[in-house]
Amino acid sequence: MSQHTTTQDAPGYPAEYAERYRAAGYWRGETFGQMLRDRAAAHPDRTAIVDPGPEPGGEGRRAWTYGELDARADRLAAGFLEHGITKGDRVVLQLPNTAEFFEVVFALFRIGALPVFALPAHRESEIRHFCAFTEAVAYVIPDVEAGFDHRALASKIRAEVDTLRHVFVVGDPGEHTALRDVAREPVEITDGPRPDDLAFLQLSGGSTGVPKLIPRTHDDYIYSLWGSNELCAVDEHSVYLCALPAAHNFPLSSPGTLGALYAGARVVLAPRPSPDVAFPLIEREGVTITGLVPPLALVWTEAAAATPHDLSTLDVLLVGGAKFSEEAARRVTPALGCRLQQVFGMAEGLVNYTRLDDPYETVVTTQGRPISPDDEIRVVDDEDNDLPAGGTGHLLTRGPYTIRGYWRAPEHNATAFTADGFYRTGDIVRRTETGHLVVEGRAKDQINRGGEKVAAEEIENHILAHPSVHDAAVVSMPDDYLGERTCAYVVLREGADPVKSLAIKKFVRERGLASYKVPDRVEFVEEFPQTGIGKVSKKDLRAAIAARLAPAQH
Ligand code: OOB
Repeated sequence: MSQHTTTQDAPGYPAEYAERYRAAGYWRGETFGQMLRDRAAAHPDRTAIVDPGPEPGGEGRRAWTYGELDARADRLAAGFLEHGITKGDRVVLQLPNTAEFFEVVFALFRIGALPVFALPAHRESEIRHFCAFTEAVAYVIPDVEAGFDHRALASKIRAEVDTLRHVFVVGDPGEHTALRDVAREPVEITDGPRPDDLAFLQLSGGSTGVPKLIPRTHDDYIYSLWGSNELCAVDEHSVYLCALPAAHNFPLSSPGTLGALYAGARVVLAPRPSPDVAFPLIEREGVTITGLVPPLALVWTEAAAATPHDLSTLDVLLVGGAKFSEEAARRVTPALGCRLQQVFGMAEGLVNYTRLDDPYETVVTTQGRPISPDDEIRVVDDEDNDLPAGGTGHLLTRGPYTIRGYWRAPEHNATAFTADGFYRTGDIVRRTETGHLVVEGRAKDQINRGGEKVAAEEIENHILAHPSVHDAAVVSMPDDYLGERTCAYVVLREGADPVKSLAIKKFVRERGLASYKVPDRVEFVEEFPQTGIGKVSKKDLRAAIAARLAPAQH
């Protein structure tokens, strides 16, 4: 049944490729449910997950062994089945970095229901879309997180989305169902997912009006995990600190929490990524490896100089999600006493790492090379012609863990992929003689706000809903800390009452958007600069705002 759904909802891997990836040993024929079962059988008493609680160092530290996580996933799977959740169903998951995240995810994996990985920052607009578009049957939330009551939002969405039958709450359920009341005696699941079935839907950073959903299979994702483990030296002795939001592809799989669990290692969850929380955790839990976006890596390198905490167990720091400048990269090892590994990945698949034995210059000046010998890389010009070696152009890729199409998006797929299945990443890269990629820019209409992706069109649509707005164009502006921030250029309607930039920001926020998507700056103009063929020239707008922000030159 799910096979059928899979092929109908998203283009899968063509049979000849699937055979090749299996024959090469990349796809091992494993599922996540079985993977956890195997680890729990091999070392039931080893610690899998450490959740220090919302205030690390205080009460409330929980440590679940592999045996316990496995048993919990079984019981919760039985409870989900009793609630009518079955194979192929979608469940929107919006949990912070807590142990329950893994309990829920593995319970769903066992059934073959698909988690849809929302981020904690998402709000009404995004959540409504995920629930409605995926026809989700359930939504899993914390009660109150970072001052936001997710239960009230869930009530609203549930009233609007017919398919949404259940809201499961970690903590005080209010009018919904407490997750802790769902577990049942384990039942045998006879028609669980196959290795080539979909495991979950990840979110794309995107450049379109609404985020696209990324269908990943057990086979393909598990390959990206063990492939990453080999390159990042993750083994059963590793302790991975999940500092970024657990649902994001980077901390989930590069090598991330799931990679660590695959290796039989230990996962430590940080409620927040700031040094005041993470450094004591590193010391107390003996963390060996973690992943950060560039702005956080900078904060950590600065904070390390004055910290009383012993960070000597930290062996590898992965930095990715946005371009890490060479200058910043050079600070990591002296400041933190650990090795740096750059990672340039995407939820659609392809992940590149600098290797731990690469020359230092390569580590600080490139974004790495692909995990797999069968990751096909093309660097092309605007007409899809392959560029000569060393040329800078569009990165296209195809391979054993890169999707062949988004979920239920045939029209978008027609342009986001080439006819022969290469994914158009929207990144502008150069390939060095050693096959390492250097990210030189971006062709997609997206702002990379320190690793958090903002699709210009999505924000423009929200601004355009304002009654006084005639037109809007959202572009990036340079920022010392985040690398980029968002600037919204706005043309007001003729005769409209004057509007202040704060009012535009407030308007966007009140439409229920993740706060990182609210424009950092709003500029009002009479008209937009145009390109030769009469389109808005975002290039000129970017240059204009960059010039305005640049310190006065003498
Ligand atoms: C990761 O995944 P996404 O899906 O949030 O974003 C992917 C995009 C890439 O296409 C690229 O534009 C940008 O993020 N990006 C980088 C980068 N890493 C990602 N740009 C420059 N330098 C880098 N090192 O961001 C992601 C997924 C898995 C591992 C790491 C990051």
